[in-house]
Amino acid sequence: MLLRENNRVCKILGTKYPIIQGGMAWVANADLAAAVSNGGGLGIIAAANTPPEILEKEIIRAKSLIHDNKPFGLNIMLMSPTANDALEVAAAQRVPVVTTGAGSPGKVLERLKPLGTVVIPVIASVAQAKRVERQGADAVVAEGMEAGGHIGELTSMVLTPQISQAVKIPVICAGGVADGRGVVAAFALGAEGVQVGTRFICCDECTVHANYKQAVIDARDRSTAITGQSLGHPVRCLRNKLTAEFERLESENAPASEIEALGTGKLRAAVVDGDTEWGSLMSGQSAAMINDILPAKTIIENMFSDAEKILQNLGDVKK
Ligand code: TUI
Repeated sequence: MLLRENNRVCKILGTKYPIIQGGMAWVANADLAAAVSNGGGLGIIAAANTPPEILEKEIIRAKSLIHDNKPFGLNIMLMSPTANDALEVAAAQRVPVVTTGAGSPGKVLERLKPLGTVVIPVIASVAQAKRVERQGADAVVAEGMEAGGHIGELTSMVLTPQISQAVKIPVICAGGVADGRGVVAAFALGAEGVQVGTRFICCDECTVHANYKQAVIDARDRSTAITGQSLGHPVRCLRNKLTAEFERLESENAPASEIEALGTGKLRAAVVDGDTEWGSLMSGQSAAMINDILPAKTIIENMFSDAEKILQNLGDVKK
């Protein structure tokens, strides 16, 4: 209970546990969001590049799957050409919480704060955290480069304490958090909540192809690679033929258009077709610590009960 007592993230979100699910493109649909929200966390639907009429249906489907009016959220990927459409869908559907990623969320805050939407930007530097606090963000997700997908430069270990010191709004730590140990570490660094992505790929309710889940389970400590650095948007994925080909093109200084083209359609290939050789298996470094597929609710409950046990043991050591 220690971790949940007077917790500002639980209060802001209206959740039992201070945990948000990552807004994983192609992965974070209504099924996953509902499982996490029903399990006591904040489930998130990823807008990614989804056309607005399909996104609207997915939000309505999530509402029907989530019990007792529990809260859920929408992640808007700001680099997407459909980001503005997603913003309007969030407003029209009165989505309770919106997280943003991969850009500056000024417009999202301007549009949604007057409606009472809780807006939580995902950021990767102290300057970004300070800026979004000034712009009216309710909390920030400090995302370290251990995370999967599009990442910044800094690790969670150094980013979280610096952001916690720099802003007054609650900080939610992301990147490398997959179990109770990560929760305790995040709180020790000044966070009041965690955002978890990769661990939820391996939950029963996640609808990604079984091959993708197995690739996460099989991953070891050095199984991820960062590609796209030369394009200015580094992306962390599990190593496979696709990442090797990215590395070859980038080392040969191939034209950006050729490197960009290699990535097209590859996340879908991994998630929908289960192509583990040429698909983009976006994943955080925590994949190495994930060994089973469990219900989302069990994942959340284990995470926080293990965290409480660790805290108790640390207290015993002190005495
Ligand atoms: O956005 C993410 N992770 C993502 S987005 C994504 S989809 C994608 N697919 C292919 C290529 C690129 C992306 C997969 N994973 N995480 C949140 C995050 N946001 N990490 C880093 C940032 C970030 C970066 C720059 C936030 C703000 C920012 O600049 C804001 C500014 O100051 O303009």
